[in-house]
Amino acid sequence: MAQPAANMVVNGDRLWDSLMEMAKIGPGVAGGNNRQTLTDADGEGRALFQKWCEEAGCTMGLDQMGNMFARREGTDPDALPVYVGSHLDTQPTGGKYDGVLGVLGGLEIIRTLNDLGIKTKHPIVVTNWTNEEGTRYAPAMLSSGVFAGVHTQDWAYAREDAEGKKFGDELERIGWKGDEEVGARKMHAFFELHIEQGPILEAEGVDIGVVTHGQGLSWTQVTVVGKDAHTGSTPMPMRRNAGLGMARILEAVDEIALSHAPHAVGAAGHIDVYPNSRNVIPGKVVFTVDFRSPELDVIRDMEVRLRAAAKEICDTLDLDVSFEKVGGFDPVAFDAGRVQAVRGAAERLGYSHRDIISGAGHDACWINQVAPTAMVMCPCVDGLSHNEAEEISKDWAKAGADVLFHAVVETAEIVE
Ligand code: HGY
Ligand code: MN
Ligand code: MN
Repeated sequence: MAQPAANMVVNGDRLWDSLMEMAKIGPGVAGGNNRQTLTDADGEGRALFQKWCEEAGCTMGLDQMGNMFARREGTDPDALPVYVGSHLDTQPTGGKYDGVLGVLGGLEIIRTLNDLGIKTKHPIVVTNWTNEEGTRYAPAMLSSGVFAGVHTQDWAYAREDAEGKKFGDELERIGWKGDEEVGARKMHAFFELHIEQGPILEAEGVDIGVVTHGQGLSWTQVTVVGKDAHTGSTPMPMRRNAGLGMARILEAVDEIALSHAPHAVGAAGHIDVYPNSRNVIPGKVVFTVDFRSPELDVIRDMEVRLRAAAKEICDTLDLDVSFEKVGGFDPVAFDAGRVQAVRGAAERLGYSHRDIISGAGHDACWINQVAPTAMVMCPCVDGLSHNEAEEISKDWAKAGADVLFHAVVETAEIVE
């Protein structure tokens, strides 16, 4: 296939300006973003993205999970489109680039093709996947999961946030529930540009991560039940302290993950304590243990050991414990052909690059089940993400978008 010439590059200033413009929507309290899925801020971000896409000559499709599809026509209307995108929703203390770089990097491809007057055989579709983060509505990558047939739409619609608001109702409320059947679209390929969210690329001084694999993820929600009681007048031997049980279980989580060093990781980011009063011994604690590893058997081992350790700890402390698997996916190997398109693009453009395994989950991990998929990564400062201080350089953003541009356009086939 004809490859784009090395001098075909994106407009880094325009991409950066769009990132900064989008970052004004759903601002955090420390310079990042709090644009959680299906909030009014999410709706505003969607509207801005749609406006920009239409200004770039795209037509916008919307499916029943609120997934957005901005289409630039190809010369062959019957050719399956090349999809490229990520997510606009953020963590509550999120950064300006997690997900957003991938969506606006896709839009920059359209804008650059328009500037250069280039036509492609295959249409190109820029995508915003609803609720990638899974913070307000577990699990992560919910809508790309429905698109890939991993979750049913009814199950997704019934997911509730901490206030009991259902996903389906909130999607309707913000006015972004489309008519399209989810997953009906067929793809020639899918590409996602994302910040690394880890320290490797920056530490090695490498511009581009060629993502060959994504590590697997397991979310187990643990409920520990004891008995609410007075923190002052209840003798220690009489206590059934669910908070103590959780603390010992989280120690065990750390030990289990470290036993599979250096790749496995484990922690709990979500913790609800009841009644969460300063002078009441917690009668119930609900928390989600997040285990990850590139190896499936390691993930399974950590899940089994978590349950055994938690049961033993809770027996000792006269507590009840129960478990619910609330999210997860197996380690992913991306499409070798599309991964090579990414690697070749970096080489053609003269960017330093290295193969890398994604530590974070991405929509690409599910879309890989229904289309040839690959990812491009750029460094981020100190490897920090899911923190309002998340930062990248304009050069890193441009390098990632240049490689994405070349990989997508090569796959979409330039029409001379
Ligand atoms: O959890 C993840 O890895 C992603 O950031 N949603
Ligand atoms: Mn992300
Ligand atoms: Mn994220």
